Amino acid sequence: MEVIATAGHVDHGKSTLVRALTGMEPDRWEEERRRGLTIDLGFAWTTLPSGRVVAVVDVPGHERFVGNMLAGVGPVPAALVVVAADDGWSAQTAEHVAVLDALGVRHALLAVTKADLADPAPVLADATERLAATSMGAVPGVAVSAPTGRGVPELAAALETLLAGLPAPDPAAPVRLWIDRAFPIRGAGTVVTGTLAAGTVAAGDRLLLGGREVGVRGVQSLGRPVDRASATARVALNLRGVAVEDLSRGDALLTPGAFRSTAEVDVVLAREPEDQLPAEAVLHVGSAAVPVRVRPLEGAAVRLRLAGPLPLRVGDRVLLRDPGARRVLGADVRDVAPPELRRRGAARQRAAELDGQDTGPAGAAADLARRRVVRADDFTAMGWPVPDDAVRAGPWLLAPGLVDELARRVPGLVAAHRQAHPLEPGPPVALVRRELDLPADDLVGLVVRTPLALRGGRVVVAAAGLPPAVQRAVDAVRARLAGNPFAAPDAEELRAARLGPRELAAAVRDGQLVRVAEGVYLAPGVEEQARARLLAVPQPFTLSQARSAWGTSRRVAVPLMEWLDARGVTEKLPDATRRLR
Ligand SMILES: Nc1nc2c(ncn2[C@@H]2O[C@H](COP(=O)(O)OP(=O)(O)OP(=O)(O)O)[C@@H](O)[C@H]2O)c(=O)[nH]1
Ligand SMILES: [Mg+2]
Repeated sequence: MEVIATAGHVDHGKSTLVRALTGMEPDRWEEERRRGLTIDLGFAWTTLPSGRVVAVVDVPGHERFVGNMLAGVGPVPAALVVVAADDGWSAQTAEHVAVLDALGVRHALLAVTKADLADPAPVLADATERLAATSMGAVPGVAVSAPTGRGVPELAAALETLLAGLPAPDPAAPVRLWIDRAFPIRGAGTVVTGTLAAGTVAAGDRLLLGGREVGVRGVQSLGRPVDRASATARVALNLRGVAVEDLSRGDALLTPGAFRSTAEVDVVLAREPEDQLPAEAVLHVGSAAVPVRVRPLEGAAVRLRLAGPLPLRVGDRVLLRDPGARRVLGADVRDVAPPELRRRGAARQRAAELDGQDTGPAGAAADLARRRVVRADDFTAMGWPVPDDAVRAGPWLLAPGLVDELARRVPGLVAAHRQAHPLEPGPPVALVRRELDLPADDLVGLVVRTPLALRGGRVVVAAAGLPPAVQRAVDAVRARLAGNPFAAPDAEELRAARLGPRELAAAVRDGQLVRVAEGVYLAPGVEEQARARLLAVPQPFTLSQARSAWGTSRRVAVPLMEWLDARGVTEKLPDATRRLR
């Protein structure tokens, strides 16, 4: 199926032409039929002679209903521009065509209606020329007359050609269905309709609506139930989990995780503005319309602050409308999570970045380089492709080159920290993370390289030394333990050697001493030596026998025995004797 939207001045015969083409009545409201005036969007469809199905979104031409017109054409890729032969190019013809141009619509057809009332040739020529200057370019034109049926088959044929040339949307793309109608159906609950511009919806899908999950109970397309519908398509979804009062035109149903909601975006205008930009405007995208504050950066680059968040992506074409001046501007979204602009000259620099950046892989690389680190799912939800050379680490994406750059800074951080805190083995991981401005402790491991290592939640020099005075005192203790491995220095001796709790802890962390118990320090390897001596003792043995085997005091033997029990070297029996395991 393809979808096309009408455009044109009030009373120029849009709805009549849709009726002639499809045999369906696009004006849904009694009031519209009574007044002969389209107020809201109408929907009709037909099967063309080739078998191709086309759905038409019929828009109102009256200037008061431009908002409805915008909601209708927003997600639609092609336009049927209608101009009456007896009236010619008029105010809303110009306004609607400006809208299509601002939206960047590239596929269109011109129908000059009421050919029974006036010679269509001059209007055909004039409208074709005016359209040629827009995004639609060379547009084929057909003269038609509803009462006589003249030109309708030719229009259908031209429509075939136009639709055959439309680019095929990706059926696997995430869904962002802009709702254009929401209504209750007795027994079925809530139904919404919209133009599906990309992706596929199926019964049983779960979609997000303003942050909450809703279930798709059923899908209809062109009035019939279907299992699934793929873009481009007009769809009606029967929703579970949402009341009709909670829905309105402009809401979007989204594939979970594929979009992020944003209230601030940086855009580049499709054309550099001739006049000063308005300070306030209305942003239109899909079927949504949201007031925005406009902050010109420089040239065509503009920052927009939205009155409410929208699920926008990089690469979206949005329309800015200045209702006072009847002016519309097209703009391309280039950043949906833009940086704060605080420094002098920041706006100018930002404009230069935005101007020089496309929305494809090169733009993605530039954006990632500025963000340095970002969650991968967040980055893709912004609308960026993941650059090939980005570094993936768990859920994170790092700019290429960042890991090397940060790794070069770590030794300096560790050295500075060790100088300030000589008895600590190195800075805590969280501190390094902060210094390097990384979002998660887990990422620190990526930038720690030998001879540095992560140990006990700190970044340490793998072979760390102690301050010289402490090292000398520890050396003296170790020299004594080398001669008598169980002669742990007592409190008096430790105090004399200026080995306080912090110094001793540092020596333990550095692997130079082993802490057996509070105040009892021995040399590494003591476990093996204690075990070797116990091998010579008959099993099981008493604490007193062990103490003699080790040649030490009870002060050392009692905690050493318990330490060996705890480490599974010895086993305590019910009668309080031990044996080696
Ligand atoms: N003679 C003649 N009258 C036409 C033709 N097409 C439309 N009309 C008449 O023009 C009037 C307006 O037609 P609509 O189809 O309602 O016009 P519209 O463009 O849909 O108007 P809005 O939706 O209000 O913008 C109606 O009275 C139609 O009968 C035509 O080809 N020839
Ligand atoms: Mg109409």
